[in-house]
Amino acid sequence: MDREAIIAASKKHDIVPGRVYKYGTAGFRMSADLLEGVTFRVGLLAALRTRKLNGQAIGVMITASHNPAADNGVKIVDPMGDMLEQEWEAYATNLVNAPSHEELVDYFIRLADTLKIDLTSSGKVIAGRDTRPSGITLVTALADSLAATNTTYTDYKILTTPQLHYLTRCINTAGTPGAYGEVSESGYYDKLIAAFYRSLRGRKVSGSLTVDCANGVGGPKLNELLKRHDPQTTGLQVKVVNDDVLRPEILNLDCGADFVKTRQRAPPNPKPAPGDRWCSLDGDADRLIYYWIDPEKGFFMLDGDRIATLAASFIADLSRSAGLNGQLRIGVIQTAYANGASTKYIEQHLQLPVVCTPTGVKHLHHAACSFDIGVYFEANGHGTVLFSPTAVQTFKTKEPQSPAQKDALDILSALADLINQTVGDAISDMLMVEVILAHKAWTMKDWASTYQDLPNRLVRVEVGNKDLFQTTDAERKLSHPIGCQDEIDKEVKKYTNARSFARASGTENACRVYAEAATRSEADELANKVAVTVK
Ligand code: 16G
Ligand code: ZN
Repeated sequence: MDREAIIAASKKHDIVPGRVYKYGTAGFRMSADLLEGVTFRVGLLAALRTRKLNGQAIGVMITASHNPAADNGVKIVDPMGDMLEQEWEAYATNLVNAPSHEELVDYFIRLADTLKIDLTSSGKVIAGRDTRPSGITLVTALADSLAATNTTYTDYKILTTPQLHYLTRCINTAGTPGAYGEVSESGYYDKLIAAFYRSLRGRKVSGSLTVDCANGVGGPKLNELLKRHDPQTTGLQVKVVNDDVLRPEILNLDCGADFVKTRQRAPPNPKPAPGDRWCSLDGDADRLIYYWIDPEKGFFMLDGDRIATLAASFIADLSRSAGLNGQLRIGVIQTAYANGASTKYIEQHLQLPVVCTPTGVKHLHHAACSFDIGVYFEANGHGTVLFSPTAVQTFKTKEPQSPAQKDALDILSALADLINQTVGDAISDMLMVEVILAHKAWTMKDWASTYQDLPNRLVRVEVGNKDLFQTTDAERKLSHPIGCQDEIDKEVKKYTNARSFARASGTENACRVYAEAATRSEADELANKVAVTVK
């Protein structure tokens, strides 16, 4: 590798000095103006990562998801479509913060040496970006860094985040028994639509679904998918709204999954009518929130917890019907933000184990891998269902003892194709929800009445130094500052069915306080008291 070539390329894409950059839960994410040099350096890390993994393709996704339009971000996808291995996050941080071009290359070479990476071997990187215009400059920086390191590079241009994860896995499994799918965007649509038809097994979806696409990449991509879908066959009528990607400034503006979840209301425009079934995607289409307007009670949200309970109950029923009782371990993974009522429903009503992990998809994904079928969702709507190779094999090879068993096995097998196995995927999850509602013949009201959420409140607290707040027990308790947790416990004890925790945000310079209790006013009061304790 040519040291001078890397330095020359780096000079074209310098970082903005005087800042500390950190590879966080969503990679590097900040104002797009600050990201050109960061993206160049992420390219260098990807060049090392692919070589460390014997030339397997590494993905680079450029997106800031639900953040405002002026932001952007960059993150690395590992060969099977999962998040970058944790140990490498620190290498990314070190590379990006190198104080000069020379020190950057020194660190790059030293890292290759320490990790025993042969820089003369070949490497491969693929990239995708959301609809933010700033993505174009960032992709150029990435391309230059891959050229300077002689790394083969394919730019898949505009994609949803889950599509980039899908493609990465497809490339690395092509021609093997675990081949994930055709290596193309249309391969993704064809796989989903075929699996959607198979999962329904002749049942029909009833009523129409309006999809708010946050004016992001999910809009055009969902429209592409729908070109291959016949509403006559499945019964599913989709209305796509907020799919304007020509005015970048309206991305995530008063719409999208994050808006709906945090504001606990429907987008103001267009306005859902009573009885309507709606869902919202976020800016890169990896989060999904459902809602409907109950003609009597108004807006009702079905968030990640509801999607998890729906999926877990359906899949557990299917595996019983398939005669797989006790053969496959099914579990649900949540974070501390999951509503206590959902956890209770899963453990007591569905009789399934629940594992709680720290916030961030990589933690949930990892925990889900320890089950044969691991259902993981964050309350914010990011999640998926992972099927182990044993589970998939069982669905295919088990001899059905009755037509009902065959039905269940075929549906399970189709679901494993329908549900994105690499990462939470709003479009795939949406089709899954539609399949389940069709099989259960459930209306939104049926789904909404499975359990009653505990009233809850989330408060953002500005603190001097958020790093002082350290947690244990999957973020449910503060270990530092010393004594802070005792104070929180004291407050919690004063309320019925209450729970509260505080943690440092991984994406913003602030702390977050969550509280839930038996009544709305108690939840609010508790959240405010804990916020005062933390401040
Ligand atoms: C990131 C995470 C998301 C998490 C959120 C929490 C990924 C891909 N994304 O967006 O899962 O819910 O951070 O943000 O892992 P916070 O730490 O600011 O509360
Ligand atoms: Zn997202």
